[in-house]
Amino acid sequence: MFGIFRKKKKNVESQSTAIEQEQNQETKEHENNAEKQQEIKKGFLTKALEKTVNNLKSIVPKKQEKIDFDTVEEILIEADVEYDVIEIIMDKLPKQITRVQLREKLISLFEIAPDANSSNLPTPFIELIIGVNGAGKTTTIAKLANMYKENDKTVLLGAGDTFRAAAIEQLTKWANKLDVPIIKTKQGHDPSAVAYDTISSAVAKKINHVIIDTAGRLQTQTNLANELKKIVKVCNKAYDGAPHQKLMILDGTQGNTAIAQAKAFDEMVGVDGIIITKLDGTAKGGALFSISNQLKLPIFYIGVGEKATDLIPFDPDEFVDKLLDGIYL
Ligand SMILES: Nc1nc2c(ncn2[C@@H]2O[C@H](COP(=O)(O)OP(=O)(O)OP(=O)(O)O)[C@@H](O)[C@H]2O)c(=O)[nH]1
Ligand SMILES: [Mg+2]
Repeated sequence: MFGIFRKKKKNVESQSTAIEQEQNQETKEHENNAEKQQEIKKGFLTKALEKTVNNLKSIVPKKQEKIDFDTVEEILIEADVEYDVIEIIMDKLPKQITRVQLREKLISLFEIAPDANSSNLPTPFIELIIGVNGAGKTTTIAKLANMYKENDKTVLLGAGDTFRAAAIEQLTKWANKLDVPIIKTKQGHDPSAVAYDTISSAVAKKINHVIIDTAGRLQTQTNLANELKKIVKVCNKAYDGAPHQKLMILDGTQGNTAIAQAKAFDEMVGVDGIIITKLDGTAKGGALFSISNQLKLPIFYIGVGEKATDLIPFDPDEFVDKLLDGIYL
């Protein structure tokens, strides 16, 4: 009798050991995956900043422990940091500047850190994508949709750039490729109506994320401003509090000219955060310092290529370290 109990107990013990082993294995796999993701992310950032870092290396070919004041200033100019911001960085720095000293100054320019709490988002979470023509809005929508999908969230796209037929086609192609639904209309129709229909459909279907495209250029700035204001108003009518995020897409190759664009959009409808695209195609990566400092807006992501997977969360520490790794020991 006791033997049976002991046997049963043994069975239970060996079963629970097997479960524990399985759980350990899962935890290990999870950790390995997280490590792999981290490595991939680092690789992406290296690729994205290659041109900028090479540009800095042309000024400081051999890595150093200290770099003199004038050379640091030259590096910042070469990286396309705005003059006002260079003055802020150089203020009170010594004649010979260490990595730690420069790092601290550069990091402080990104003091508006993005809000990391994404666990309590409303459903649907509605994002309106704004920015000038060719900045990378539609491609970034595809990247965001892909990222949400990878996190097991449902997505609905709204083809709110009804200004050009090609814009609707381009987003439809991405939707098909990523296998996410899209709400669209004909060219020339009211983009606010598309926004309304997209949100209503997402509410009915309990979709997690709604991403709405917009046109970057209309005949005049007043037209654009009026249209965007109307879209925002209608989003709020369709779902109280929407859009939850107005994301400004800035072309990283534009350097400091992107700042003026962003200011104009911020005045039109208010911007909650920025995504910088095409960092892979520019040696002007230093413009991010000016963008952050001048606009006082958080940079959420950076675009590092044309594929749906070419989007990484922006991390100021990693960004600054990658730049300094090129010139400091
Ligand atoms: N290298 C690179 N190219 C990008 C990136 N993001 C977008 N592009 C390219 O930039 C071009 C314009 O991108 P779109 O997404 O069409 O830009 P848009 O803002 O929607 O443009 P409009 O609809 O014309 O206003 C395309 O050829 C994209 O493939 C990026 O991060 N890196
Ligand atoms: Mg577009």
